[in-house]
Amino acid sequence: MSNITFTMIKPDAVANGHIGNILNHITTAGFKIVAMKYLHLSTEKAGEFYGIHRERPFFNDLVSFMTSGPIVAAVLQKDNAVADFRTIIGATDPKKADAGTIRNLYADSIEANAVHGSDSDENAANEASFFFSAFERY
Ligand code: IDP
Ligand code: MG
Repeated sequence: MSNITFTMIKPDAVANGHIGNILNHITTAGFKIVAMKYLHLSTEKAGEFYGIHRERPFFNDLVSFMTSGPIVAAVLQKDNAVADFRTIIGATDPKKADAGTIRNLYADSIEANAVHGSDSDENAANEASFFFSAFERY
């Protein structure tokens, strides 16, 4: 499974009209979309997805933000997908993200940072399964 990663285009980027630009950035970088959907997370689902951050001070704000509007969820395939995707999205805080990265180009703040990207192969597999059943994945 080392060739897949999971992403979300977060509510800020959807609301600001960046879905098309971000998907173009992703596919131009060599990622193939193998699953994709547009949906609005419930508080329960967002809390479950970010459960590893439950003890962090920003957890409640993060769940509020992630439920503030619709998102795009997708599974992406490429050699070295997890690490290469982290490179093209840039640092968590867009002010620290390298020039030309997705967060540098499209994010507003450390919380409203435009996109999610998995941080390990194990989490990529778990996050992909959280959003997509086997028959929803190409
Ligand atoms: P990552 O998305 O770059 O992997 P994580 O540390 O896993 O960053 O944090 C998950 C998400 O929580 C971030 O993408 C961001 O939306 C939010 N977040 C992280 N750190 C902060 C913070 O210090 N304040 C507010 N929100 C934060
Ligand atoms: Mg993370």
